[in-house]
Formats: sequence, C-alpha cells, structure tokens
Amino acid sequence: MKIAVLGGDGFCGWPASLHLSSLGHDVAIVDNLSRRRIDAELGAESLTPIATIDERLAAWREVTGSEIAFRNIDIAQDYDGLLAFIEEFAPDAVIHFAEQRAAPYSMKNSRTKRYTVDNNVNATHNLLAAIVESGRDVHVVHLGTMGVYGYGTAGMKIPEGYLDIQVDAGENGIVEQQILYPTNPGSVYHMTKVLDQNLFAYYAKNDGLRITDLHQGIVWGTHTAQTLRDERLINRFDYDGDYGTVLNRFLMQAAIGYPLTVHGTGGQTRAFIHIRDMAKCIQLAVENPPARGERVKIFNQMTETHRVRDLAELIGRIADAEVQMVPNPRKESAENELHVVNDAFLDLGLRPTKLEEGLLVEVEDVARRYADRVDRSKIPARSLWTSNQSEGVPQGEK
Ligand code: NAD
Ligand code: USQ
Repeated sequence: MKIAVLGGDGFCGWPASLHLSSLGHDVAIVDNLSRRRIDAELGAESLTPIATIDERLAAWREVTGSEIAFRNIDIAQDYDGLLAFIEEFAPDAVIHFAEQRAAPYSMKNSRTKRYTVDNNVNATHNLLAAIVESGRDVHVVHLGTMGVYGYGTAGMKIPEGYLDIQVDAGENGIVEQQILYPTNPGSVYHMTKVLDQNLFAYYAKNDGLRITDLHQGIVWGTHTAQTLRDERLINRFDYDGDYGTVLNRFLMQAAIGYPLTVHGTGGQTRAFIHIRDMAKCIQLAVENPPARGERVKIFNQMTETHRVRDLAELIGRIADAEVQMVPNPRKESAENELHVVNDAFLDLGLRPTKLEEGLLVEVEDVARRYADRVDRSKIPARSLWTSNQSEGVPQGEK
C-alpha cells in the first residue's frame, strides 16, 4: 500500500512509519518539523538524542534497504503543497499525526492557544478538502484522543465513539438514536480533537470520505523493534513539563533521583497504551478501512487504565524513588474512575502489551543512559490552566 504519514517525524509518527515500512508498504513522511522548533522555543530537547530527519531516513535505507520519502510541508498553512503532494504520491491511506499535541503547551498563553487551534483544525480541514479536491479515494486514519470524552461516565464503560440514546419524542413515543458520544475536553488541545471529530463526521456524510478516528490514550515507552535497529533511528522521549507525559516522566524522574511529580492527589485515572501497540494499532486500522459511504469508524486505542498515584507508587517501589504530591497546575477532577470499551482492536487481533515491571525498567534504563541530557529546570509543569493556580513544582525545586 502507498501510505502517507503526516507528522511522521514525531514521537508516534516516526515508529509508526518504520513499522509500516518494515511491513513492505511504500511510506512517505510529511512533516514541517514544527515539533523540533518548539523544542528550541522551550529550550527543552528530547531526552534521547534524535538524529535529523535526513540522517534518520539515510539510516533506515542503510539498515533495511527500504526507502521512505520525506516532504517538508506545513499542512495547516500550505494547502496547495498538500494537494500537490496527494495528487503526486497518490496514497491509498493517509495517517494524520500532524497536530500540536501537548495539553500544557496549548494552555500556556493566548498565543499557544491560538496556534494550537489554528494548526490542528486547519491541518485536519486542509487534509479533508485536499482529498476531496484530488478526487482520489484515500482512507484517512486520524490520531484523536481519549480526552474528547472527558474521563468520567455515568458508571458505564465509554463506548467506541457512539452512544445509543433514547429520546422521549412526545406523541411519537420513545425514539432510539446513535449519536457521537458527548464531548468534555479538558484543554484547548483536547478541544481541537473534538472539532476534528465534527469535521470527520461531516466529510464522511457529505463526500463519502473513508475515515477512521483513533481515540488514543497516553502513549508510554520509547523503543520499538525498528527504532532499536540503529542509534540514528532512536525515537524521541519528551520529559519536560509541557510535552512529557505522565508515565514516561515518572520513569525519567526515578532514573535521575527527582521526586515523582504527582499532580494534586494523583486521583486522576487515565488510559494508556505502549508505543509498540500504538504502531500495531495503526497497522490494524490501515488494514481495516470503513467502506465508502460508511460513517466514521471510531476505535478506542488504549489497552489499560491506571490511577496516577498508583503509577507513582508502583514506580516508587520498583525504582526506590520518592513520590511528591505537588499542586495541580491543571483544572481537572481530583478523582475519577475510567472504564473504556476497546473491543474493536482486540477483535482485530491486538494482543495488549500490559504495563509490567520489565518494560518499566526498560524505559527507566533509557532515561538513565541519557540522564546527562536532562535539564532539571525543565521538569516542573509550569503551564497553568487558570491564573489562580500554582505550578507543579516539588518543594525545594522552585
Ligand atoms: P509529536 O508532537 O511528537 O508529533 C507530531 C508531529 O507532527 C511533529 O513531528 C510535528 O512537527 C508535526 N506537525 C505538527 N503540525 C504540523 C503541520 N501543520 N504540518 C506538518 N507537520 C506538523 O506528537 P505525538 O506524540 O507523536 O502525537 C501524534 C498524534 O497522536 C497527535 O495528533 C496527538 O494528538 C496524538 N496522540 C498522542 C498521544 C501521546 O501520548 N503522545 C496520545 C494520544 C494521541
Ligand atoms: N500528571 C501528573 N504528573 C506529571 C504529569 C502529569 O500527575 O508530572 C497528570 C496530569 O495532571 C493528568 C495526567 O497525569 O491528570 C495525564 O497527563 P499527561 O500529560 O500524561 O497526558 P495528557 O495531558 O492528557 O496528554 C497526553 C498526550 C496527548 C493525548 C492524551 C491522551 O500529550 O497528546 O491526547 O495524553 S488522554 O490523556 O487519554 O486524553
């Protein structure tokens, strides 16, 4: 298959591109390298030393003999460039990772809020409009988030995108319907994924586009079988207060002897997926497209749920690390239960890589290996959801 990976230089896009290439697909990466520029803006680099995109692709060619093409296009701003790429490369599928993905970055100030909305919504809409204008039948696989649902329910499991409801229609009696699950985003970033969802529903209905939206949980880990093949293929590892996600951050903190930064009571329950399963899910989604005219296919791309303080306690125990409750810089429920349906991927054959000690130690080892690259001043989460909150800074680290 010819597969375009938008955002293929990023944390998920890079290992997914290598995985698809290793399966024999003809892969082309499109990326404007904005994530690398945000590293420079924040003064916080990936913990792992990532090679340039040219070095990465040359290494992949050397190691496997396979060619991955690269095009530097800002898909949110350069519509003509994106359209020309789709017409020229003629992909069977486009995997769309190319969005600003950090909730804390999106909440820093009005500039980053506006950038996140402009970038993410335009990127998605440009892609859909370009596919329609190209006249091609391209399957879009988009990386959405579990955060579109919010993280609580009325006690039931969160379904895969659609909710069965009954409406009292008066004299017409009780009417049954299926609707998109009501959204409850917790940041401007998460809200952009809600907006994406409506764009997808519209283009599937109006233009018959084939679209799969993957509502993904927090991705953890760093290596995949392919990124391990050469040092120059190493994946990025975000640890800073804006882009670092909770489990990888705790493992990095344990590795360098920094107290694990549990926000608030740590009662937040979230969904997780290991990076190798992320790549496998992308493969399964590409191999199982919806039919033309079918509504958007929505999969919950997660394998397990965990409460933040339980993760901290587990890592504290395994790695003999100190756990510290810090003020929560976010506006989120102090405690929540989370139960999620993920049958679609299990039915397609996903065998979940569950959180276990060996894998946690593997990530901690990566962090220990590159510990000298850590800038401790970049660890606390300093992006506040509202101005009357305090930063997530451990005592003695201000
Ligand atoms: P990332 O920031 O590492 O990668 C995104 C890539 O897209 C970057 O390389 C960036 O340069 C590129 N990009 C952004 N805007 C672009 C534009 N306008 N034009 C071209 N390229 C652009 O993020 P990630 O962690 O790999 O996440 C990928 C996708 O998966 C995101 O959409 C994110 O919302 C989703 N997701 C990520 C996680 C996670 O835990 N990392 C969890 C759930 C969902
Ligand atoms: N948290 C801590 N300590 C930390 C960092 C985070 O307690 O040092 C807490 C946060 O307050 C939050 C939870 O851990 O309650 C998750 O935070 P996170 O930064 O790991 O995840 P989040 O902001 O939700 O975003 C990440 C990705 C995003 C993706 C989302 C999936 O950056 O792209 O969409 O996970 S989900 O969480 O399922 O919505």
